[in-house]
Amino acid sequence: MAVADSPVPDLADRATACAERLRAADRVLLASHIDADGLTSAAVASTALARAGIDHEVVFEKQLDDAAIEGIAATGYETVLFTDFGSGQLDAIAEHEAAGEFTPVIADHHQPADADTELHLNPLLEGINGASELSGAGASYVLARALEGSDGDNRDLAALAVVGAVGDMQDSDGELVGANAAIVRDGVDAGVIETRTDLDLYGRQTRPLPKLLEYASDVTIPGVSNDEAGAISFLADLDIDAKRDGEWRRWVDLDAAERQTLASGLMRRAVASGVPADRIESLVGTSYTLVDEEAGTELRDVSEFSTLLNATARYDRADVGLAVCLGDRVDALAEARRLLRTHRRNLSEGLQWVKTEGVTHEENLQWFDAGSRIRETIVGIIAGMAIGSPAVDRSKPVIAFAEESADELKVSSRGSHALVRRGLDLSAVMREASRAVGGDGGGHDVAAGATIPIDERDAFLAEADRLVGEQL
Ligand SMILES: [Mn+2]
Repeated sequence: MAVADSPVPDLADRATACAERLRAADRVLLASHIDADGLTSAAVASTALARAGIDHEVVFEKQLDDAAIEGIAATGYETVLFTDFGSGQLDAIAEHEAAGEFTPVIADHHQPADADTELHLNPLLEGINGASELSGAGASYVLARALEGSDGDNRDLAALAVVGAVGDMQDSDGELVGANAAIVRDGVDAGVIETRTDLDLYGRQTRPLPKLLEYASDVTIPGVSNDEAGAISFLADLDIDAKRDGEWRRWVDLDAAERQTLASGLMRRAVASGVPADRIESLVGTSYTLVDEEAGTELRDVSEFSTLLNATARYDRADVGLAVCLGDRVDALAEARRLLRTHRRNLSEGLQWVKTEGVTHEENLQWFDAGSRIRETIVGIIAGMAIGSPAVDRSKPVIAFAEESADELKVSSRGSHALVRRGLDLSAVMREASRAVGGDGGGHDVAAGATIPIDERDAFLAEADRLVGEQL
């Protein structure tokens, strides 16, 4: 395949080498991460392998630790394709490779560990940003394009690659950029994706308008956000019919003029309420619509699609998420929707628990320990909801604990954009405080996490409190 044909030319040689090895294999074990990006990575890779006639099996891992890699080696597969993880565990993987147990092929976007392997497709190896320009699903897509055969060029798989990128929040500045933008262009050319400059609210396909306005944005608009009655009266004041046949309409039900009316009304309200200009700007972004999916369903909007996948992943049902990605629109989709409803109920019950129990205040932060009452896979989301609610003090970050296992505690921390502007960097706090007590952590300035030994909570808190105090 000519280098110029690759959607990401800098990665073309690596993709070609990986594709050649996969084509030469009798059968392949495909191992992927359990989250929206990992699920879409697996779906992209599995579809491309199937189309190329390569026999394979798919397995998922929450974490690719030594035990998981041992288990993969024990399957006896001679070729193992890792997607959305593998780079960070390259040191352990390379040992199995050196022992002749299997040949790894890696399509990932995480920071590589200090070891080498030949078949390694990772944007960071070519100076492309793995946090904002290419996801695991994007790397898998670049590989899929190199695997293309006589029956098609796999460009239709760009749809899933974009779901993965958005699932990893690579569109956080309102649109996809860099290598991701090249994948979007492929999807548009292939007729599977439509892009539009749109109001950047979550739930454009499925949420009734008042709910869309009440919950959808991380931009807080006084009298509308987190205010059901306010959102309804805001709609009533606009010159559009917010209801039809007695039912609330959704964003997707509005015509272009009605959308314009609603968007301008919201901007005017934001300006009048003193929302800062940079926050108002982030009310607008690029929407990615999957045109082959039914309008008004979660799958039509990449952001809602990725949430649905995350709901399956958080409850260990990667099989369901993968089946949805591979096209099951009956049983798997129904089960995914059930998991999403359960997820939302767990979130609201979790937030209610935090509100009832309250938080404990330290000098520079506030915290709660949910023990086993809140699943460790959702405690971070609940901490984020708590910091947007009147239950907590907005002038301090929130740290949440939940049991991860009998000897490990999961830590999640959330701040606000206002605190980040004043110097808060929770990524550094989580990393340094967890390492001080024999754990590990990291993440982003506004949201980060860690895992620590279960009896080190108080020592961790003291160190985190000190670190936040230095930052603010
Ligand atoms: Mn990823």
